[in-house]
Amino acid sequence: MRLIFILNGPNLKLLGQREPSIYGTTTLDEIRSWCEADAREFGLGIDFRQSNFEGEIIEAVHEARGKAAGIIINPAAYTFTSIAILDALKTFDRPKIELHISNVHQREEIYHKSLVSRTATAVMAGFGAYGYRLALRAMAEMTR
Ligand code: CA2
Repeated sequence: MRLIFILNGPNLKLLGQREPSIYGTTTLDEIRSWCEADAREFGLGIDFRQSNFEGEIIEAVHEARGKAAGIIINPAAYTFTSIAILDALKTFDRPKIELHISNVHQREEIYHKSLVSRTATAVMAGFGAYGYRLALRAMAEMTR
């Protein structure tokens, strides 16, 4: 069975609890449940994780090498700061989707220059929590 890693960066554990006007009211656990149900429908396996630690995200990307058919990653703030996560993702030569809940381009300038986009196969932003479902559906096609 094709396995998709869904990786979530710092603070995303707080989804649904803070700043609902930007990030909505859906929790990360709810998103995980949606993804599990959709993955069953698409015949995919998922490994869904959240970490506040850069090194842990890098380790997860390494683990995905040779194991995962694709990566969906919301690197959160590390999107704009982490050359280390960019370098790790560069070593993963299968489809990788960079995903953001909010439309980062509509926000302050600090959210405009993604490092991760340099290696992402595709970039999605602004679909809210539903973006995870869209990304997984796209990944089902991209890894077919
Ligand atoms: O829109 C997204 O998905 C972001 O990746 C979220 C990041 C932000 O740094 C990116 O620019 C865009 C921030 C995640 C913080 O998570 C929170 C969740 C709930 C409440 C407050 C923060």
